Amino acid sequence: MKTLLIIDVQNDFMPSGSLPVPHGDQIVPLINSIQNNFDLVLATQDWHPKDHISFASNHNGKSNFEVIELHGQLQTLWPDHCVNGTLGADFHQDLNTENFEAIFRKGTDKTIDSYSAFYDNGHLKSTGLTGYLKEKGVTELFLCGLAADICVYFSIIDAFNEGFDCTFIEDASKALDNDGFEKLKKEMIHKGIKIVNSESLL
Ligand code: VGL
Ligand code: ZN
Repeated sequence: MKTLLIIDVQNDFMPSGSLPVPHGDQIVPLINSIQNNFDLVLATQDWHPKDHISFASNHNGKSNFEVIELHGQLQTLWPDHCVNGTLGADFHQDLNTENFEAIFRKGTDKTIDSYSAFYDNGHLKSTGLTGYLKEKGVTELFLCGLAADICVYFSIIDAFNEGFDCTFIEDASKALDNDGFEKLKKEMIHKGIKIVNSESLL
């Protein structure tokens, strides 16, 4: 069961959104072009309450992109983004969502952030995605989306650790910080995660 997991292709992560990922909109046609080549297509949405702990606006005197300590871990404070039910949380309007069998929402608990599609950042609560994939008989997982260095990266590491055969689709993903992402890519390769371009999946 060859499965595509599309991470957070949402308006707030687009160049005109509140937490823009450079060239984030360029991945939309690529993701649309490969969907038919998968047996199962799944997606995630970052889906925060307004009072989410990851928003700088919910911390007095703190600025966007400042890093604080939270539950013994470092937490970057973000601009308000992907607030549940808002236009910013919607998928990009050109993303083909017809084939999505299921959508997993994350970051819904206001007290903790959740970069990965599988677990919150404390690895305490699961989204149920591992169980869903195992019940469906998924072994081969292909990941793409936004942002490559945050939610896609943490999702792929968790997927790998859960025992899935993982492939990162590089040109169907864009990073917030490209220099930082080069190091993460090396880590992925070292672990045994495969990296391909969308063309090879057509
Ligand atoms: C993301 C920062 C905050 C992402 C989500 O989807 O990569 N990044 N929330
Ligand atoms: Zn978020």
